Parts: sequence; C-alpha cells; structure tokens
Amino acid sequence: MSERLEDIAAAMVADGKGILAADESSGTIKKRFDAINVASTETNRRDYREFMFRTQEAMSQYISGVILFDETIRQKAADGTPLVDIIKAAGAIPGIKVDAGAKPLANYPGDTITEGLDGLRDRLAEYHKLGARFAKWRAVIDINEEEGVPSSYAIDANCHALARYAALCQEAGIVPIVEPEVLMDGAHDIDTCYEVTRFALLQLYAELNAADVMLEGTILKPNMVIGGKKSGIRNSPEEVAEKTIKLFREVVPAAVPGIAFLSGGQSDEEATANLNAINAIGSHPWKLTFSYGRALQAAPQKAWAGKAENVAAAQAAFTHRAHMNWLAALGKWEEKLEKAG
Ligand code: 5MM
Repeated sequence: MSERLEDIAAAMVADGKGILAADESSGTIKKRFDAINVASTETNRRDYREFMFRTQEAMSQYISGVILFDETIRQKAADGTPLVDIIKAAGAIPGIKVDAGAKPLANYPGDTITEGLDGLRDRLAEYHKLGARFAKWRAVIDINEEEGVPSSYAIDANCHALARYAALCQEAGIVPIVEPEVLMDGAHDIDTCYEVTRFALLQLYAELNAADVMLEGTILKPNMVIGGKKSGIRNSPEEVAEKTIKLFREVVPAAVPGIAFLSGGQSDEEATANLNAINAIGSHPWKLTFSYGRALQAAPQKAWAGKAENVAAAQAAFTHRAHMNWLAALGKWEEKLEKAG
C-alpha cells in the first residue's frame, strides 16, 4: 500500500467503507463490559477485539480501518499473531488513538481540554513502527447554555491542540483524524448544535491552516448537526442531513478527502438512517462515511456477553451493522434491510 498521506486518507474513505472506532480507553471499555456483565481483564479485552478483527466479511468489505487503543496495538491474538496483522490481513488499516483524554480546563468550569501533546513526536514514531498509518485525537465540546459552555476560549485551545497534533502526525507519515466532538448529551436544540459546530469547525480549519497541515492528508471526524438528547426532540434524518450538509458545505474545505462521522450516542439504526440521508442529498466535494464506536459495537457486545459459544452470533451482528453503514455511506440503505439482518 502507498505510504503517501493523501493515498492513505483516500483509502480510509473509499467505496462506502468506514472506520471501526475500537479505541475505548480502560475506563470506557470497562463501562461497556459492565453493561454485559463481563470483567474487563486484559484477556477478555483481547478476546473481544480479536473476534471483531477476525470477522472476515465486515473487515474486508465494509471496514477501511480500525482505531486502536495503546494496549491493543501491542496485543497478540490467542495464537500469537499480532492483532495489527489480523487487521492488515483483512485489508484494513490499523490506526491509533494518541490523545490522553479530556481534562477540566483551568478557569473555565464545564469546559475540557484534550491533553497528550507532550512526547507525541516520539510516540508517533513508535506507533508508525508498530503499523499505525492513521491516528485520532478527540476534542470534547459540551453544550450547557445556562452555564455559558462552551467558551470560545475552550474551542480555541482545543483546535490549537488538534492542529499541533495533526502537524506532528503528518511529519511521522501518519494521517491525522481530527475529531472536534460537540456532544449531544445536553438539552440544546438542533440550531444551537449548528452554531456551536460551525464555530468549532471554522476555528479548526483556521488552526490547521496556521499549522500548515496538508488537508488532503487528513480526515475530519465530526458530530452530525443534531439536537441534544435532553431536548426531548428527535430530529428526522432529513432535518439532520439538510442542516449537516448546509453547514459542512460552508465550512469544510473541498481539499479534505473525507468526513467520517462519530455516532455520539445515537441508536444504531438512527446513526445509519442519518448517514444514509446525508449521502442521499446529492454529490459533495468529500466522501461522507462512518467512524462509529458504539453504533457498530453495541449489537455485537450484547450478542457476545463474554461467552465463547456466542462469538459467531456476535460476528454476525457486527457484520450486519457494518454492512448497513456501508450501504448508508453509499446512500443505498433502506429500513427494510434492517429486518433482514
Ligand atoms: C470508541 O470510543 C472512543 C474512545 O473513547 P474514550 O477515549 O472516552 O475511551 C471515542 O473517541 C470514539 O472514537 C468517538 O467518540 C466515536 O465513538 P461513538 O461511540 O461516538 O461513535
């Protein structure tokens, strides 16, 4: 495979394929395993991720790359094969989460700043040797209108960090996924999400340009424009699609090869229906696909429940969700196909 950043980025969003976000840090994977009554031991985490990466149809036809956590990129399967080699053998690209998480931002209650720049150059060089060809850094932007969150300072600080991260990735031959996630946990409506996402993306591209990042060798991982869960209103796929595309056409440069959405707490089918509606609108300058964590993994985790005898059913559940999202990335998904799964 070509080592050019533009070629790696193009492969990450090619032909309806999308990204499996399997980069849950220790605390998050424990939460997911708690929900299915599975102990979060190193072996259980390995077994779970091993059978996901060995799901042949999903990994070879629908998934272009996998975002890994530091533990996973170093792990070997039960038979001694590095998990990275299993991903590569399926034709997918290994990626790595390199941020150190979102921490409270001093003097700005309610805002966070994503940390992890210290020592990043050396870590990227090591991850490249371990096989990673793309990376991910997530900035977390919460909305709490009563508390004045997010502040413009928090957005500036996070976008500045994203740009420094992206420049270091490209220097190391690694494609940066830049993820400014406006959370959908709040009580805000879709128009507030639109305004905050707009501000964040304008700032992000100003910072990426200032850092001289080559946009052709980047992937954007944003939230969709959607109302908060506590608003009590669920927006239709058509409304989400119309507002998301209107905004992105205004603020995301055409030089960006692809936009791979996060699911952000949407239900599995909602995340698929919204992605499909986005792609059904018309032709766009960039590819529009998925980089889902929960919306790809909730179903297989439930089917697995930590039992070896359930692995085939869990792999079928993963294949089904990956297939549905692949169709959605091509604008060819239909609700009736869900019933067939
Ligand atoms: C898979 O979850 C990722 C890691 O989260 P933590 O660092 O909190 O453990 C997360 O960054 C994920 O890649 C994105 O938020 C997208 O995942 P969802 O579940 O929103 O599609």
